[in-house]
This record gives sequence, structure tokens and C-alpha cells, in this order.
Amino acid sequence: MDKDEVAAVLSEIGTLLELKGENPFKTRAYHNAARVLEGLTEPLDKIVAENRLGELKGFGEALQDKVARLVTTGSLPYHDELKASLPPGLPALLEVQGLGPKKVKRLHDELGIDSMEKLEAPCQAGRIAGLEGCGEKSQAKILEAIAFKRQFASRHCLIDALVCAEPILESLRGHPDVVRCSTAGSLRRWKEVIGDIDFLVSSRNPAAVIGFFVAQPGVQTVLAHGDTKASVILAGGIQADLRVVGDEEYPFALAYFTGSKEHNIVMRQRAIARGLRLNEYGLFRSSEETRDPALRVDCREERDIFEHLGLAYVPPELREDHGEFAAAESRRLPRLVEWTDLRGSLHNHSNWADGRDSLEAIAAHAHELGLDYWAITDHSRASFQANGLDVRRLEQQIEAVAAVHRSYAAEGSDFRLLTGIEVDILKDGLDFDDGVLARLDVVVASLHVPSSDALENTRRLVRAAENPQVHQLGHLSGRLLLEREAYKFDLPAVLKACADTGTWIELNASPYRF
Ligand code: DGT
Ligand code: CA
Ligand code: CA
Repeated sequence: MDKDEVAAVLSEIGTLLELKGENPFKTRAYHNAARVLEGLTEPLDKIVAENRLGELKGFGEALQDKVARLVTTGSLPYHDELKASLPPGLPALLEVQGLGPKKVKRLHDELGIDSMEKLEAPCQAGRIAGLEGCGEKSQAKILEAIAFKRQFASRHCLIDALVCAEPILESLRGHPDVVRCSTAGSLRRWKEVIGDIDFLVSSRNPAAVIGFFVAQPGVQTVLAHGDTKASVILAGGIQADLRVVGDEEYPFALAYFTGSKEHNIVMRQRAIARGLRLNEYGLFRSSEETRDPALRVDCREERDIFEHLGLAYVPPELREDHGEFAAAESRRLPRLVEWTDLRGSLHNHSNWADGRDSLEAIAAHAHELGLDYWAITDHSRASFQANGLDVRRLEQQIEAVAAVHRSYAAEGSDFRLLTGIEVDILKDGLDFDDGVLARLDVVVASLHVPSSDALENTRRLVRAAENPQVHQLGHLSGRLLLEREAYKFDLPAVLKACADTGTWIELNASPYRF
């Protein structure tokens, strides 16, 4: 096992012990150890081979033995026994928002709830509200979380889908019978959350391509295996569809299967308005539905279809019928932000709080990427679960950041490592006073513990925006994709406050927030 696999086992042990009601020092020791391993910069097997586990923070003899065993044998009887001693469905309950180990233990001990399936009925019957530490409110929250989970059981974050799709696309591209290939659907439109992955291939030999596709590593189940299409379930539970077409149909099929459905409808209407017909097989000189190749308008690329319909090329990201037609018609489509436009980032964490890397490692990487600046904005003290900084540690960090910054300046580099904080927006103000904030290059203010009252959240956010020390609001809305809805607040009012005061609104690029 490598360090991440061992860390996952240790963290699971910590969780299982929590579910058993073990003392917090013991359970925390496992979670902490997992984090130490995740942050290692040298290979874990090397540390084990050289007998140096004892040098790691918090690694006593018992823990060293367990880690060494996991690294060398890939399993640990203690872990297996612990798992066997609890109902197998219990850990999944922890994934329900609002259910911690203490509550799960109580649900199990007092109501016999040991799986997700057994959770809903007692909630609906109002039996959970009677338990110690669980009121009407937590009961309603649990029901909401169950509904949320169900709704998104077959939805996936873009990043998870990309990780599955990219190696398959790469592999298709290398197949001798593949002429052109691409992803399509919501994945190609770069939607933040996607249902299934779509692939499109052009080929003269569909059978060979489809056989190759269903045999890809990562394919867990083959749902359908036809002459021109196939559907599979990939490891991780994401469905993927493949369609194979002739190369002369490829641009039309690509446009059609990229969608969105709403965008396609307008495209088809524009074709009809010009006396043409558009479908997945082509753009045809015809006043009725057809797929007759003799009537097909010659288009080599998607771009040609747009041109024939009086439009500039619309990149997939904008194909949602959200105004792209008017813009493409008047040739005023916005230029999309590209990777090379990125000059730096103003909301980042380090290993001083809940980030992984040291200031030096972060600066080196940002510099290597050719960025101009990078701000270190770790959490403030109220975010204690994220190891937030108090004033004393913040002062030390300011010095440390300045020292790293100077080392670049000394080499004649313009790269700037900036000091900063992600300061918590609390009930009645910010977690640090203005005097402290004034010393920092970048102040990000974030609402981490929102109220259930929209007015109250709006008041807190507006007040933060109005603080002259605050440069930007962090992850406005607080949503976590597929996990947590946005908190309730009056977005236009907050935007106005930001506009009036020149406060920026962060475009959070975390794939779990977007
Ligand atoms: P998803 O998978 O739910 O995240 O969303 P999409 O957009 O990938 O949808 P999917 O996989 O069902 O179909 C892929 C594309 O195929 C879709 O974006 C547009 C096209 N398409 C599918 N069904 C229809 C339809 O009934 N009418 C039209 N015009 N296009 C469709
Ligand atoms: Ca799809
Ligand atoms: Ca699909």
C-alpha cells in the first residue's frame, strides 16, 4: 500500500472507533496520523524500510507496527476485526449531512438503525426527534439530506467524470479504426455536475471500436452492446455511452450529442427558417425530415454548421440557450477564460492550516507555473476544525511568507507571494479586528457557519463587503456540489454591496464548488 491507501485505512479506523464510542484522544490519533501520511513528501515504503516511522509526529510504537504491516502486507487484522464488529451499513450513515459518529451510535444503540435504508422510516414517523441530542430540527435535516442524496445518486462532479473519461478517450484515439473522436454531452460542455459520460467516434469499422470500448480497463458492467452504440458502467458507478458514426456524419453527430437539448432545439429552428433540416445525421437541403446523403450540406467541422446557420462558432461551454445565439449572430461572443489567462490566485491554504503543502513548496510550484502572484489565505481561528490561525500564528506566518517572498526577490524574480487570511464572517462581525486585517495583502471573508435565516445571512455578508479591509468574499453561496445546497441569502443585495464598495466576488475554482 502507498501512503494514501494507508492513510485511508487509518482514517477509517478512526471513524470506526468513533462509531464504537471510543475516547476522542484515541480516535483523533488515527485521523491525525492519516493526515501526516497524506502530507509526506518521500515514499512511505522507504521510511518503513529505513525504520524511521518513529520520526513522524504522533507515531507511537503501536501505530508504527500497524503502518509497517499495511505497507508490507496490504492488510491489517486489527482493521478487519474492527470492521467485522460493526454493522456494515453503519459507516455510510456518516455521509448524511448532520450525522456525526455520536448521533449514528445513538441511532444504532437506541433504534437499531444500521443502514441508510433503515433511516428514513423512523425519521418520517418522528421517532428520531425523541432521541437525546436530536430535535425536530435535526430530524427534518436528515430527511432533507436523504432526499438530496437520492436526487443526486446518479449525478457526478465534473472532475470525477473527467478522471474516468480522459484515459478512455486517449485509448480510443490510439485505436487504428478510429478516425475522429471526442467526448460529447454535458462533459464536453464542462457542466459542473454531469449525469453520464458521452463519447463519439467516427470509423469505418464500428464493431471493432465498440468491442474495444467495452473491454476498456475501468468498465465494470456492459449495459448495452449494439452495432453502432454501447453503454457501460465504469468503476465508481458512472455510466458512459459510446456512439460510432461515419466520418461524413461526424460534425453533425458531435453537435447533436454535445447538446444541450435546449441549444439543439434553437439550432434546428434556425435550420428550418433557412429551408433546411438539421438532425444528428446532417444538415439537409430539404423541407422535411431526411437522412439522404445526396441532400447533405457539406460540413467538415462543427464550425461549418454554425456558419451555414449564420452564427459564429459557439464553444460547447456556451451551448445552453442562455443568450449565445444573439451573441453569435452579432459576432460578439465572449472570449472564454483560458488556463493561460491565469496570473495567480487569491484564496489558498497551506499546511499552516488545513492545506497540504509548505509555503516554500507552494511558492515553488506557483513560480514554476509562471504565475505572477499567489496569496496565502489560511483560515482564521473560528475555523478550529481547519486548524485556523490565531493572531500569534498569523503574525508568525506573515514573517514566514515575507521570507519566502524575499528569497524570490533576491534572485531577481518578480513573483509575489502575498500574505493574507480567509477570515470567518461571524454573527457580529469578522473573526479578526481591522487592525490585524490591515497588515495583510489579501483579506478573503467567508461565511462558514450560516444562519437558517436569509435576512441574517445577507446582513452578515453585506457587512463584510462594506468592511474596507475586506478585498473579496470567498465561495459566495457556500454550496458544495452534490453535498450541500447554497445557504439562503439575497444575492442581488450582496452583489450591490460588493459593487458599491469595490469588493471582489471570488470565482471559486474548486471542482466541488465552482
Ligand atoms: P447529462 O448526461 O444528464 O449530464 O446531460 P447531457 O446533456 O450529456 O445529456 P444526455 O447524455 O442525455 O444526451 C447527450 C446529448 O444528446 C444532449 O446534450 C443533447 C442530445 N440529446 C439527447 N436527447 C435528446 C433529445 O431528445 N432531443 C435533442 N434535441 N437532443 C437530445
Ligand atoms: Ca451525458
Ligand atoms: Ca448519455
